[in-house]
Amino acid sequence: MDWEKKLGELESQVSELLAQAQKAEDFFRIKQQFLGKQGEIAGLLRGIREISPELRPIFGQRINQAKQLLEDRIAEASRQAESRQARGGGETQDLTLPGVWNPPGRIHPISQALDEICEILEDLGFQIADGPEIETDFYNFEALNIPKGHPAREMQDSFYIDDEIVLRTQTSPVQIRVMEKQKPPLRIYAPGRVYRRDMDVSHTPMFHQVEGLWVDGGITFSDLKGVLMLFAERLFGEGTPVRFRPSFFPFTEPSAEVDIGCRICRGEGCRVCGNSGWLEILGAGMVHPGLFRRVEYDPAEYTGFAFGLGVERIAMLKFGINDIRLFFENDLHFLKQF
Ligand code: 2NL
Repeated sequence: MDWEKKLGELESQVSELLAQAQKAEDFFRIKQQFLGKQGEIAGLLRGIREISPELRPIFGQRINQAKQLLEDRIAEASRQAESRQARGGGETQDLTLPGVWNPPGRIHPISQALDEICEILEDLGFQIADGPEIETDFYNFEALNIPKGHPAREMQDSFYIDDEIVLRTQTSPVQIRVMEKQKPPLRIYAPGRVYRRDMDVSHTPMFHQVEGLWVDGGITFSDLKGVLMLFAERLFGEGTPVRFRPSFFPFTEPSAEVDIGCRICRGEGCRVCGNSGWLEILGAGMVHPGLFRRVEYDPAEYTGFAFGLGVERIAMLKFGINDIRLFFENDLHFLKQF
């Protein structure tokens, strides 16, 4: 056998295997295959008996040289692989590449407006209340002085599940439920989604409402005015003009709508305020005694005021948006501006 040729082959075989080896066990296997007791080198050494005695020392020396060379090569390759690993996962990773960019999200403008409204009400001492979005006819209409056949029911154009079950059209039912369970004094607010069959530049079938309710002995319309003026000024800036206009709701008497001076034209009259110089921000009133009787509060002992506002409407006024539907299209070009 031409053992010089065989040694040359072993060396190139080892080189090829080392080029592919990655893990510690790869190097261990290569070492076994070539340098182990049953390995290639050991096999060659066993063939020394067939070599003539004069040539045996040269043969032995040459094999040992080759053995040393392979040992060194395997050890060196193994060391390099280990340090590659330590630097971060082998040469398949280029650690100089820029990282994957996850753009940070931001708070939706409706949530920003809602958060701000809630914070002001918290500061005014109102406590949050929560309730179902799918309501009974009783809590959504009957308990609010809106009997069957009342024009307000037609006006509302609601989503009915069946004759008795409806998607709430305002969050007042939450407050009715609290009043049923809790005696005055009561100072609560109910934020949440509400549903009406409506869709145009200022209406969407789902929108957000916040209602507030303060009930105690001796609450008057002055309290309503004081609280809502503070609220409007906190929300739209100190010195914002505020006015109260008589209005009607079945659940309050008397009722009012609250306007702020138009921020666009500063009261001069423009397209946004319909030339009136004023923008409506909420509806309010003294709780109708009929509601108190239904939740077993004595109207002679307690009075209270309530108010309701649309969060989308507030956000449109704050941010100068003229189409409510933009809030729900999830167009990042729009949303990134807030
Ligand atoms: C609006 C403004 C309003 C209320 C909501 C209310 C709630 C209870 C009792 C009495 Cl529990 N009132 N909420 C009062 C006045 C106005 O919302 O524009 N609604 C159609």
